[in-house]
Amino acid sequence: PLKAFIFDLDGVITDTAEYHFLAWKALAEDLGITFTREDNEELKGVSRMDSLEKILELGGRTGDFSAVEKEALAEKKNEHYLTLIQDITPADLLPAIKELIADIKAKGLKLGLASASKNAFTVMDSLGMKSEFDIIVDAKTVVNGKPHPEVFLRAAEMLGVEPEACIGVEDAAAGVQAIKSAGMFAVAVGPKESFENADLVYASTAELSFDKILEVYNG
Ligand code: B16
Ligand code: MG
Repeated sequence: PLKAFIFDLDGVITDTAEYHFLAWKALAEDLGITFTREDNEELKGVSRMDSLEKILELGGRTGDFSAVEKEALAEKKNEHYLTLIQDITPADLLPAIKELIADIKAKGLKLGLASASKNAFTVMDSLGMKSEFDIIVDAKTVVNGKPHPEVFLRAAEMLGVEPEACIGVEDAAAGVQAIKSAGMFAVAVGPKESFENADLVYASTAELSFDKILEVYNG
């Protein structure tokens, strides 16, 4: 039987993807690299350093910087990102998320967060969600980024539940891959064609329904 829900943060609980985009775009422009919203789609669920590598690749500039210089570029992007997320409030929760979380808690199920972001605690705090969740696993405490299942497996372990008893919710293809590799039931949010291996796909968070998810999970 179902014991827990494990959520992704960026793109599921709140739309920080837009802020990541603006901060990466500014950095890319500084480097003379064109970076579009479409390019940004490829970075969802991808770690900070891997995102930087992808952007440098776009501009054919991978070989132009040392490891130390790349760290500095990533740090610069993050400082900008932190200024952009300063004004996040509970009003920035994506549609229907608050209700879904209330339903999960009312049913006595556990609640975890599995994020590829090193800023997950800060964002969850600003959203007023930090104390609502039983556990939060962020990128600071895992070795392997998504699509590796580590972050979801760690979350299940910390919740004290088997992966099969967990439902993961993600907006990134890499994230859904991570959920499936962890042996969990995967709910995806986004365009259907992006998530061939998800168990259930919703076009947006507004359509998420606790009853429907449970029905499909229970088969
Ligand atoms: P940071 P998630 C991910 O968070 C984002 O989707 C991804 O775009 C971002 O690059 C990554 O976090 C790292 O974020 O620079 O804050 O450590 O979707 O897994 O919650
Ligand atoms: Mg995400």
